Amino acid sequence: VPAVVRHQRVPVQQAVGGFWTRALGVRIDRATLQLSVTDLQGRTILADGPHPVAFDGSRFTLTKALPLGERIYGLGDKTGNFDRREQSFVDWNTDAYGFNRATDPIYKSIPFYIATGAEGGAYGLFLDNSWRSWFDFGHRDPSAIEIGADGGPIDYYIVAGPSVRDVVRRYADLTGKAPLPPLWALGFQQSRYSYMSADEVRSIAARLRKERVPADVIWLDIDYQDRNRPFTTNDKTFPDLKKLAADVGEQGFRLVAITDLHVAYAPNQGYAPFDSGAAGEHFVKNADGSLYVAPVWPGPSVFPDFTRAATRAWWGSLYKDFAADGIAGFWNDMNEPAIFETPTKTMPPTVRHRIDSDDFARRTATHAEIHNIYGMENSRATHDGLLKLRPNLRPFVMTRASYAGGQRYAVTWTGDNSSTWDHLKLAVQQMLSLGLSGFSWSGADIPGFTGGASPELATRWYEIGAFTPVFRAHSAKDTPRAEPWADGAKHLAIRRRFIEERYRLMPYLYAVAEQSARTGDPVMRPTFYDYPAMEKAPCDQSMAFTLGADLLIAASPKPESPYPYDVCLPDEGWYDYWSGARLSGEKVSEMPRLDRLPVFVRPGAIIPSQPLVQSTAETPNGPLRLDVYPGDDCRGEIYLDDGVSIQGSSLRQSVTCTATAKGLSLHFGQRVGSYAPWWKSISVTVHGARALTMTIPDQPNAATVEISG
Ligand code: NBV
Repeated sequence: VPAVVRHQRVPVQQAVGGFWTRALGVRIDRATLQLSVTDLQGRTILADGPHPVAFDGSRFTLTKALPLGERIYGLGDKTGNFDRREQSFVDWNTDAYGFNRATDPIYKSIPFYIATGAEGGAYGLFLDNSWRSWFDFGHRDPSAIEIGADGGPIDYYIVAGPSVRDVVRRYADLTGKAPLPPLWALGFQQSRYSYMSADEVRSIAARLRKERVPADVIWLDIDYQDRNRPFTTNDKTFPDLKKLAADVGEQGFRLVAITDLHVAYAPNQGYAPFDSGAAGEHFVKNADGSLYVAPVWPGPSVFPDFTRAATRAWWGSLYKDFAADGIAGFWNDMNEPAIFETPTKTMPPTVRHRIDSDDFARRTATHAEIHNIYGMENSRATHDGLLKLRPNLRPFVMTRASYAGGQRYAVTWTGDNSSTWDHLKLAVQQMLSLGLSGFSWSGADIPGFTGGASPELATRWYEIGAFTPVFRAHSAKDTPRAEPWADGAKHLAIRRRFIEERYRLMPYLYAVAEQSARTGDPVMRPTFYDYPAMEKAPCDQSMAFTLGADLLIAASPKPESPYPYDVCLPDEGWYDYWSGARLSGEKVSEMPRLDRLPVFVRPGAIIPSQPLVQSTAETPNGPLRLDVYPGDDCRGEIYLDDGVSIQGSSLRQSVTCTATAKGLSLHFGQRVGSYAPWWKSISVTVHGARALTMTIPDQPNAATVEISG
């Protein structure tokens, strides 16, 4: 996409036009509008079908060829199979409570897919159209990809590869990268619909500390509010939010509070969000100019027109009091938008938005056009508002609905999933797919929102969740409690061990996070992202993924089954993360055990980790740990900053290793940045037939340390 375009001069009357970029050749047949894209050698990457564009009123359909053997990924957190081939999908943001593998559409619209050819080579396609749209990957016609929308422009981008990683990075260049979240958001987060009082929040905080379950965040769901009205608090059950935030803050916790977008329709009741919103003309209207009022949690509600810059600024200003109270982050739910008591579950398509923003042509648009970007614009308003209120703090916002590019404003989660084994599988797939679609930061409710999990399912979900980007436990009202201790001591011990491992790995995870913010690489990746040959590995990899490039997590593809399963590794010589042992083959057989989740390490990885803490607010006490797994391309990264500031000092250092006759040399690069590390010394463990550990002084400068034995 950012390639320099060398226009090839073509006389207008010529039948075929086109141009070359540094990576691609593009040709368009002027008579049929057939488009083809080739690489520089002339091999076809993407070609149109014989009828490339068809119209039906304002609706259009594009047809592209779907070659044999091509696989398709992406479209965000869609259900169905991970490889989208032979399936079709609709983009129309929908409150999908109780969704399952066959439900489509669900909460988000990310009209971007990646195709990988049978001979290798990948491209991406992003349809930048916010209307109801659809993608059919060989479902109706096995040899065609059909792409369409109900209206709007035929405005699409073909993103060059040749690798999946190239495509994802270029797509992130185009739509924006997910910024580095605050460090505390990488910790374990405890939520419930709902913690009903400040006392209950305090007791959850106390219990987490008493049970020594490391955690950083406690979430406030809708019941902290007065009659479900956004930007209020129930003064009986939550009499002093500021004191609550300060008190749990002393114990190393932050609070994240929900603020849904539906503002209670409450004229003349002294409800400021309604009064100020109405005075500023901030709510959407019906075609006849009357206010659009519809039922959601607060009862009759009105809906901000987030397409207006002034409305976004007004919405952002509503966070002033909560920000002053010390609420650390915010949760934008129900922003598809969800509407109760209507079969479509959302606003009528005729509702009017009055677009007025310096980044878009000023005009009136119907909800049919705005629907799929409404949630993104809601999270944008929240994000920008927080940035204005706390200029140098990284905003933390979680949104349920979004659109391509929404990763710039908020992290996301997969909505109201269920406590079933199939949903655990689906959750892994949805997070992987979100990662390929720009959203590096996603989570799924652990251990499923509805239904209540068996203790075994919950424990397994905690284990896997510990290696996923947003690690948040959340469950619905009227389901059994799902906090880590809910199923007794045996399960608590296992869950705690995995949560602890997450905290030990924080230096690795934070370096991955920082790298992701710079490059657009997802945090959680399909194994073929860094190891392309894995796309065709002879194992069921539906529950395998990497965290960064160096750790490969391989849960059973049948997580409920007691039978052994095969794990395919990208190469020989990977290491078992838990024992440090080097493995010989490219395939290992795993016998499932509830207290084990197989994790493997790339030969050549240098993994930084830290002594156990109970939250990221606590300074680790002891040396930085570096686990060296000898192999080719031996390297690791250290990245550190204060964890919350946007601009501030940081510390960056790379470490590499080379094998020597006597053992191994560890090379520390010159440290960049002035942020003072918490460690004074480094404990190095070199894994191999016999692990060797030694403690060395901190290495701020370029230096080589010889390790023999
Ligand atoms: O705010 C309550 C819930 C929330 O817990 C959940 O995570 C959201 O996805 N919310 C939906 C409202 C409807 C719940 C049935």
